[in-house]
Amino acid sequence: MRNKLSRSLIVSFVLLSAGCELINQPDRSANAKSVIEQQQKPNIVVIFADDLGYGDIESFGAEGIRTPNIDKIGEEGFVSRDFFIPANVCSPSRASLLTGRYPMRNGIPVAKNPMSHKHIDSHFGLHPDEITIPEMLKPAGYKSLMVGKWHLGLKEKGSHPLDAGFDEYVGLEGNFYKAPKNSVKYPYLKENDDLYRGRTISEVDIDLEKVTEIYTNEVVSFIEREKDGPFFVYFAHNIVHSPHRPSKQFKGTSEKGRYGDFIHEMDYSTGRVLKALKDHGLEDNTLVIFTSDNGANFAGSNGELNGRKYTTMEGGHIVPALFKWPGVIPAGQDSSITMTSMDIFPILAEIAGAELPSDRKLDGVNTLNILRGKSLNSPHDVLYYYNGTNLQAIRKGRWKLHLPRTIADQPFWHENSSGGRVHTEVAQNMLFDLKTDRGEKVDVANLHPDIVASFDADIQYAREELGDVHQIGRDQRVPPMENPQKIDRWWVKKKKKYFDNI
Ligand SMILES: [Ca+2]
Repeated sequence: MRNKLSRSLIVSFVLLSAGCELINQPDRSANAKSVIEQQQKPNIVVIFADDLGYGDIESFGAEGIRTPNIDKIGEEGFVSRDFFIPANVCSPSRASLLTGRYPMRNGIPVAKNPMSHKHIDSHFGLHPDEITIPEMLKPAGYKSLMVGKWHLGLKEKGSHPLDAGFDEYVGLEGNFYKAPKNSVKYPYLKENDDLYRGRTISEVDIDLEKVTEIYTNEVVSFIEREKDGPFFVYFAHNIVHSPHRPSKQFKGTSEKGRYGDFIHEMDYSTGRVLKALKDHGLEDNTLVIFTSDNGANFAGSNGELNGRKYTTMEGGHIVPALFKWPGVIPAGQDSSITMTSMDIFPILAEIAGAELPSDRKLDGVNTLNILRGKSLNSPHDVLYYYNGTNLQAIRKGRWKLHLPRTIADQPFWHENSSGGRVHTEVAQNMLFDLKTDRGEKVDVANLHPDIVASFDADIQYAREELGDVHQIGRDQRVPPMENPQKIDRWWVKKKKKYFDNI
């Protein structure tokens, strides 16, 4: 509060000074007033890690990996220990962050797989009718930068970041993949290692080792250029998705091999971004958010949670989340109140003074009061866990119900969920008490048939509203393919080892 008060005192002082000038120079005064109004809107920086698990940073219990800069965001603000991502793979998670809606609603329920570009089915992207964060922020005066992994369709008409409201874009189309040189067999892979600037390729066949520094330089330079604000930065790392290729200066710096070294590089990058905000005097007026797109795969840690990326267990959907905004978000908060990545859209609308879309449903809720320490109640009574288009689990309060499903219901990545196929085939309802069993180890469905039955209405609602693998929902944006779950069977059979590129 002190910071906020001193800011408003400064603003009052500047207004008074402007008032003195008003006598002789009314035009300049009007400009000054408009600049002050602009400065009052906070800047926003969202740092989005890739496949970073619940146990992959120090403040969430990581060992052998040091993340002082990332953890500092939480120390100076708010640590969310129950932060739900409505997807367990890359593309749907990104679409939900940017639209505030479940993947089934926004039309990206499955991951775009760079390996499947020869299949027309995989040529889909974020629908132009979806309203994104930068599109929502633009009328409120924000300039927006997207840096890093897009993965929502770069070549598909209307899906490019510049079509989705960003003013500037530098990054990779999706996951990094080094195509075999002179590949005739896989010509569709060739551009997955090309760096784009805007709509054009600025560097062909870039090495993954180089991109984090390029991304970070871009963000730092944007902050400097746009320091008069307000601005929105969406910084989507390729770290710590495979392949794990840290740059030279970070190799060998962790006790967790290349995986930890890669996280060290992201931590260093985060430190540079925070320093840039500080150097330009923007620290107090910038909301910084750090989180991940889905849980860790085998190389990482999901801490006490079971399951991982590709699964609808908590390890696939609950990730670290850290927020800071000095003077608005009190420091040192450590919270287990449920929030979701879809909340970021309405939170940003509120703090930017922007209009929320009125012609569609948002699944995110404005939980700013939780961040401000003014509310202890999560508005998220019910959470839906989809694997691709398959409704697999529902969480209500302390209870989580896993629904029956067959192998045939699964998305094309299901075989990668684990060697033991964690929960990919479920014969009957399974109930877990997350309050006592966050690791989903003890099925108590038989002990609580009443609680299992209490989910019936929620299951029916989800299927009718958002759809399921064999059912189209009334507010589902249906992706343009015959069967989104199976778009990539061809690849699954031929190239299992490349699953990690989803
Ligand atoms: Ca991911």
